[in-house]
Amino acid sequence: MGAPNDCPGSALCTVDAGAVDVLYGSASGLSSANAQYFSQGQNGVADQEETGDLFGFGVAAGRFEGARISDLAISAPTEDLRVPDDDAGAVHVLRGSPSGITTDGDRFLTQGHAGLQGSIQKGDEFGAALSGPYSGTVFD
Ligand SMILES: [Ca+2]
Ligand SMILES: [Ca+2]
Repeated sequence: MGAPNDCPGSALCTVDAGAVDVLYGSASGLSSANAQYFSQGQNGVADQEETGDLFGFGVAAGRFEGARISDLAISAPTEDLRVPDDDAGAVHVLRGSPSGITTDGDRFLTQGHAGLQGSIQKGDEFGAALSGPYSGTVFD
C-alpha cells in the first residue's frame, strides 16, 4: 500500500518523500504479522528520501524477476535525477523471498538505463502508473 505523501522518519520529516506499507495475506485475511515498511534510503532501499519524491505513488506486485514468489515494484514518479525539480521519475523493484519482500538484489530503474527506452527528461514522471500480473501471484 503506497503512501506517497508520507513523511518518513520520526525526527526529521522529508515532506512528501513517501513510503510503502506491506501486509501479507493469511488464511483469515490480511495480517499485520511480518508487516514491512519501506522508504528510500532506509533498510537497503536505493536512493535517498527527498522532498516531493512521492515514493509509493505506484505499487504493483508480480513475478517480475521470474521466481515463484511475487516481487514488488514501487514508483517514485517525481524523483529528481539530473537537476532539482526535474520530476523525471524512477521505479524500484524489490524481490520477493520466503521471508517477505527484500532489498537484496533490488533494482532502481530509470529511462535510458538497464534496457529501458527513452531518456531522462524534465517532467517525465516515469512510473506514474504501474501494473503487474496479479493473477497467479504467490506469497509464501
Ligand atoms: Ca529520492
Ligand atoms: Ca523521457
